Amino acid sequence: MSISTVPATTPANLGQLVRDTLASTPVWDLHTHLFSPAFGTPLAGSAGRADPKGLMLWGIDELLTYHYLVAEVFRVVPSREFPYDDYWRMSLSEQADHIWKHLFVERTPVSEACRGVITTLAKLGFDPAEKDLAGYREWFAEQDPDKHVDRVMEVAGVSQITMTNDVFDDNERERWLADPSVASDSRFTPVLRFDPLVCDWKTAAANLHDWDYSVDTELTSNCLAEVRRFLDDWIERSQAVYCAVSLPPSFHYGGAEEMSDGSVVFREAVLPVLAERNLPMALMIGVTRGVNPRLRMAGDGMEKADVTSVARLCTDFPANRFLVTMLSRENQHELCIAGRKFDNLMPFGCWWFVNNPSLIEEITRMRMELLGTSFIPQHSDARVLEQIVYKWSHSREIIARVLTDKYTDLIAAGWPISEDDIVRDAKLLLSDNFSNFISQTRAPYLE
Ligand code: FIX
Ligand code: ZN
Repeated sequence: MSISTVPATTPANLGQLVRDTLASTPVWDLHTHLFSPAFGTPLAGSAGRADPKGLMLWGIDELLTYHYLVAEVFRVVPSREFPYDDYWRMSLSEQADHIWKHLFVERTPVSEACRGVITTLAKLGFDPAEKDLAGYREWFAEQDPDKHVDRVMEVAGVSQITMTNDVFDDNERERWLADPSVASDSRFTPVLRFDPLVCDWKTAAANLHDWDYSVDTELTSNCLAEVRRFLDDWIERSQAVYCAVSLPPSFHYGGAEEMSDGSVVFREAVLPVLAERNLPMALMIGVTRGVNPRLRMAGDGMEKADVTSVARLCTDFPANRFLVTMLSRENQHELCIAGRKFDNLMPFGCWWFVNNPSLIEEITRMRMELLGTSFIPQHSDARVLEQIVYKWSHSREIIARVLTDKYTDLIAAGWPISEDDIVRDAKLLLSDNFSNFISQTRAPYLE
């Protein structure tokens, strides 16, 4: 063993190398609200098949009417001047005009959601300084949706888009029932979502009953067996790679004695089916739906939630794996510590209200300091196809900055960092941690 007397130095190009490596490493985007063209699209483009209730959203008008921007435009043109109903009565392109005028033309678009539109347009090859809404509309109308998906994924550096397939959404469910091959597009990975089962059992029970499962609101063993059959049917139909729910801040799991309907369904139906099928469960915790219902989807809020429930779930259900993201900044540290205690817990993403550069940086830095590279730093939550361009461009920059700082500290301490190390770490963070987590084999002692 030799003792080095040469001080380790930071290679001058380290930051650039890390940025370039992150930029060229394909992302598996593990949570979006995007759909493949087979789910229909309201904007026909050159394919000429508009489906007004289609689920694939893309194009400049959808980008401008993203619910993050709807919330922001009402701060600038308040509802006492321009009532909510007047906004909702407008056509999509009129709403987009309104947002464009007030947030982009008459103000500086510095918010993260506004900057996102600019980044997206620039990376798609436009000069955003031209501020030419009509020109953007024309260009999108000329695109073929299917080819456009390829192009956008390439520009965004995303190799796999994970959908959110909400079985309680009539529009979506009917598309699955009408054509089971609706999800055969290999670019899009299905995920089964069923919030009402856990958050609103009465509604879920009435639905399951209508769909020919012999379910009553009373949670008898027969009823729970039928919920399991329902889940089995839909996991089979969708070929979901994991299942997911969004939960309110009040979500509480207190153990086997917890008797709320949602807890019983979760404990006795959802988790056993997923354990049996060896599929992870994603919990997205902290959303308060409809804080201002007049803003519709833009009107959801958030509060701090209870991380001890996550820890108890991980303890009580060792045969289940949990992907967890939380909406409150205040929950992030506790979630990281839970991640250190439970290997069946994978913290993921900077969700929604923490998906801003300052908070992404803080959270990513903290996660890396506490979990090394064993977490999933980001998901896009994109609702409009082209949003993956900005969401990943902005996040990759931040992840690269954090990684560079950590490498610099290691180099200063005498640990060399090679290009292969950077490539391996980038892959872990942008795709492998997720693909490894969903494909983990069951531990033999749990059989
Ligand atoms: O529950 C969810 O999956 C949330 O991400 C959405 O409901 C939310 O509207 C959203 O788009 C956040 O980014
Ligand atoms: Zn989401």
